[in-house]
Order: sequence, then structure tokens, then C-alpha cells
Amino acid sequence: MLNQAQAEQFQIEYLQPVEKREDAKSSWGQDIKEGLSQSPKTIPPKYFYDDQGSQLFEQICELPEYYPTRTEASILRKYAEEIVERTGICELVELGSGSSTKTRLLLDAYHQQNEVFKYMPIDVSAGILKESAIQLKQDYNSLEIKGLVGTYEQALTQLKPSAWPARMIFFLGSSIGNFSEAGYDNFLNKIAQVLENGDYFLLGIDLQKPKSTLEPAYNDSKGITAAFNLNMLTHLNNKFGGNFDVNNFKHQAIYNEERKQIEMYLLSEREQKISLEKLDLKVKLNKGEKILTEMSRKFNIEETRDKLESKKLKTIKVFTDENKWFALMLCQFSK
Ligand code: AVI
Repeated sequence: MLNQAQAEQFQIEYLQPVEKREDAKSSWGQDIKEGLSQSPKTIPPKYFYDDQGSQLFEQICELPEYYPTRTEASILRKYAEEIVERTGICELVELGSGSSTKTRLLLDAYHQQNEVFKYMPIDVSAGILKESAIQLKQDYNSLEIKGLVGTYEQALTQLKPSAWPARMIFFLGSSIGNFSEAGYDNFLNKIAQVLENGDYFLLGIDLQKPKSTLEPAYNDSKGITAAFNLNMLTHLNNKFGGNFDVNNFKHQAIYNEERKQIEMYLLSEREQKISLEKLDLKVKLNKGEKILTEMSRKFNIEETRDKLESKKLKTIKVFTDENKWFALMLCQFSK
């Protein structure tokens, strides 16, 4: 619980549910019904992130095998100042902010260059949003923070026009890799819709690389990624009155070289019947049947640049590490 003084230091707003009919199938619950009725079965990755899942993801980011976080952080550490010089005064909007750890590298740079700014973290986990806002307020006293609780979809349809000279939306950690091809396209359309001429978009992408580096990053030796994957079932049990027994499932992650993506599965170790009472859903799983829980697509800089350009997002600078494992694309919107 927040005390009075803490609660007064920042604003937290809960975004409205997406109500439009055409978006209804992706709202909470409906997409599970759909995903578990198709073949192969799927559960959307957004169900990883209850408070426990968000904590586990934070632990993944610290793992020695999981190179994306530290690589992206090293790029930010090196180039944050240049990003600030290029954007100037900005309202910073972060999609999927989590604990905002990496973001601090950017916030530090704005702070040091005395650029006034406002930070709007957006995350589905209210718990992690509040915790990080308290920490940030302690470290950046003059920072105006307004956290939004909700999905990207909610945020991008409900963001109000900015009163600041410019806005920069940033989406780090290669979370864009977790979208399907159609979801990726749709997401960029929405980004382009909320940006005004001259606004910025900073996108973190994990680049294509050998399987021998990729697979261990999703099959860590401590089993944290396995716990993260299995926690999705506990989340569904809690949220929808389900009876998944996590002991009957195994984590699996493989790199699909043809499609250039990591695919993460929950493998049913026996034949079992699952019910999710609140969704009025009953599902039968065979022994060895797999539920796809996540795709993590890996990118190529030139293709991504073209894709962004097709949405009027002109890449003004690509920042990368010496191994070319990860890239940050800084784009500017121009109609
Ligand atoms: C959030 N996202 C970018 C992570 C990824 O690498 O695709 C999620 C993740 N899944 C397993 N480990 C990390």
C-alpha cells in the first residue's frame, strides 16, 4: 500500500477497456477461448504478466544467458546523450515499462542536460508501475510522472495529445518481436496515428544471430524462463477459475531458423482435461501436445528500416553494439 505522501507524488490512471466490437476478440478472456480452440493451441503472451510474471521477467533480464537486456542497456549507456541532443525537450511515453530500470539511462541523460520532461510509463501490472514510480520520484524529484495501467492497445487508442514540444514513444527490449506479423503492422499503424509531425519513436530490436546464442537465452540454467512460462497457467487459474496443474507441463523453447523466431511452448506431459470456469471453457490436451505461448521474432536492420519508413517513421539513427546483437532505431514521424 502507498502512504499518502507517496500517492501524491505521481498520478496513476487505469485505462478503459477496449470496447469496440472489432477489437473484442483480443480483450481479456475471449482470446484465450479462441487460442485454446485452435490447432496448434496458443495462449497470448500478454497473460505472462501478472505481478508474479512481471517479477519473473525482471529476473530473466538479469540472467547471464539472456543477453538482450544488458546489450540494449550498453547501447543506451553509450548513446543516451546523443538521443537527448537529437530530441530535445520531450514527453517520454514508455510502452511496457516494467520496472523502468533501463529507462533510467535515458532519464539520467535528460536530467543531466537539464531538459524538462515528463515520463509516462505504461504497463499492465499496476503493482510494478507503482513501485517503480515511487523509486523514480525519489531519484528524480522534479520529474512529472503519470503512469497508465493497461495494454499497448488501450494506451495507443487512449493517449491524449501532448502539451509538450515533442513526444517520444519508446518501446524497448524487442517486445515488438512478440507480435505476429499482422500485430506488428497494426502496432506501427497505431504508433503513427498517435504521433504528430516531428515526434519521435525509439524502438529496441533483437537482431538475427546463431541458434547457439539464441536458444540458451530462452532455456536458462536456473529455470527462471521455465517458471515464467509456467506461471502463465497459474495466472489463468487465478483470473479465470482454471484448474491447470503446472506439474503436468514442461517448458520448451526452440529457434525456428526459417521463420527467424524463438517459439516458446508449454508441453502437456499427459492427457488432461482443463476447465476455465469463468470463461465457460473446457479443453482436452493430449500427451505431448504443445501450447504456443510466445514467439520472439529476431530482426534485420534494413528490413526494419523499410517497414518503419512505410509507416512514415523515418529512421534518423541506428545505434547498435559491437557484436551487432541488438539495435535501437531512433525514428521521426513525418506525414
Ligand atoms: C518481452 N520479450 C521481449 C521477451 C523476449 O525475449 O521475447 C520475453 C521473454 N520470453 C522469454 N524470455 C523473455
